[in-house]
Amino acid sequence: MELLTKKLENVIATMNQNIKAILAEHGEKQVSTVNLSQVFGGLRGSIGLFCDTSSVKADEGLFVRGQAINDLVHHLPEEIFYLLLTGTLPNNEELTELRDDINANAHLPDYVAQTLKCLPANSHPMTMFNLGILAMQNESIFNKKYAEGIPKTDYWKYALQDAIRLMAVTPSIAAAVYRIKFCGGELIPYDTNLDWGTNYARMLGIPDANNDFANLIKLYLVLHCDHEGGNASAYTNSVIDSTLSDVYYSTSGAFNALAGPLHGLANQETLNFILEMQKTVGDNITEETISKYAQDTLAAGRVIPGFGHAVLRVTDPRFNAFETFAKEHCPDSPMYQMVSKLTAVVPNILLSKGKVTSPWPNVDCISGSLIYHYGLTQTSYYTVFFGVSRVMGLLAQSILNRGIRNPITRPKSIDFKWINDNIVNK
Ligand code: CMX
Repeated sequence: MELLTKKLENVIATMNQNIKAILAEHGEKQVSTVNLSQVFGGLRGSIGLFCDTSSVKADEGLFVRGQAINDLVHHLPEEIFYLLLTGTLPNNEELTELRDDINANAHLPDYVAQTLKCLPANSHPMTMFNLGILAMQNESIFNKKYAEGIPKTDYWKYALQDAIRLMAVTPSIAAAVYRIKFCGGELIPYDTNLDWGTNYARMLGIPDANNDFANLIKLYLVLHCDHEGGNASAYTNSVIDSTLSDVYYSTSGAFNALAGPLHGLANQETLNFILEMQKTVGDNITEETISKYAQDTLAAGRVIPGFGHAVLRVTDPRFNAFETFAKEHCPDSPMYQMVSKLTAVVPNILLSKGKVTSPWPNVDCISGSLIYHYGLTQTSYYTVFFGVSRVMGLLAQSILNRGIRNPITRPKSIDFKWINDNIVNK
């Protein structure tokens, strides 16, 4: 990883110079205020974090290093990883080096497979995935070098070696989870002749004669690669990183947050909603029957998964990217047809209720349906796909945070006494 290390040396030096200059001149300027409702409201809307890998705009969606995500969908996931890390897409030489490094690091240690095989059969795929990552912590080079007493300015270089190993091996861990949990345990090895994303699709063992499933997975990996620094898993990751824990600890910890139903499980929820609807509506799937089902869902006090967003105020561009794929590769898929009819009627129904801020489809509205279409029907596994993609953003954030030597995270908490003394009785 000689070229990558050299490039990052410049990137990190520039970041440090910028931060130093900005703080020298503007360090005392205010970026945000926090009111009591925000303290009790998940800190929504308060600015308190720095993350340069990506940003999310309410009316335009995700930008990776300033480039709209839908302009990047024709790139390989590993190119996107490089972009997240360095700010530029790799040239041929840089991509070749990265792919060689991935190939050299993608092998799954036998002890990880054995660990996963020992777990109870009812273990959730996310538990298995996170344990698989954590089991590899003994390999951390950063951890060993730290114990030897390396200078702080070199921390990121050893963290980078860990990051490349973990990024490379993640599809092998994730595929082992699937094969062990759902397919009797026979593993399919990583093929160094294939790219990273295609390898993941192949190691799952889903029949894929014309590569459509592999292309879908590569698109999925690109679209979910990163989402700023304040979402629950990215924030968890940076808090763990800030303690100088290595990336095996921080990534596994971040994915424990991703496993929550309010975060990474939404694509599984949307698919379950569609499957339930299919059972209820039967073969008579029209906009009228779907509309009635959606109205009944709302009347029962439930949300319609796959619609709405905490930040976006338009249809998620990542939904559009998946829809383009569906129109091209599987326009007649019953699952896609169902999504298509849902998106034709649900926004108006939600708008008519007058309280939903953004009634438009989000990325989870469609992603699970396409994976289901190609034959991977075990919905409890779907968050693992999210994890394999998001490992790119998390690792890039970790390396850059090491590079700028983020100090240990420690915001101040307040208690009732503080609130009474400083607000209620003031
Ligand atoms: N179906 C029914 N009601 C919905 C709704 C939906 N899809 N989306 C929002 N609402 C409701 C909210 O529950 C809220 O109701 P109450 O006032 O009774 O609590 C009201 O509309 C206002 O909510 P909002 O400001 O529009 O949305 P929030 O920022 O509070 O929540 C989100 C955003 C995503 C949690 C919400 O839209 C939702 O629950 N959607 C369905 C689940 C889903 O698809 N999640 C995946 C999100 C994708 C992502 O995070 O990337």
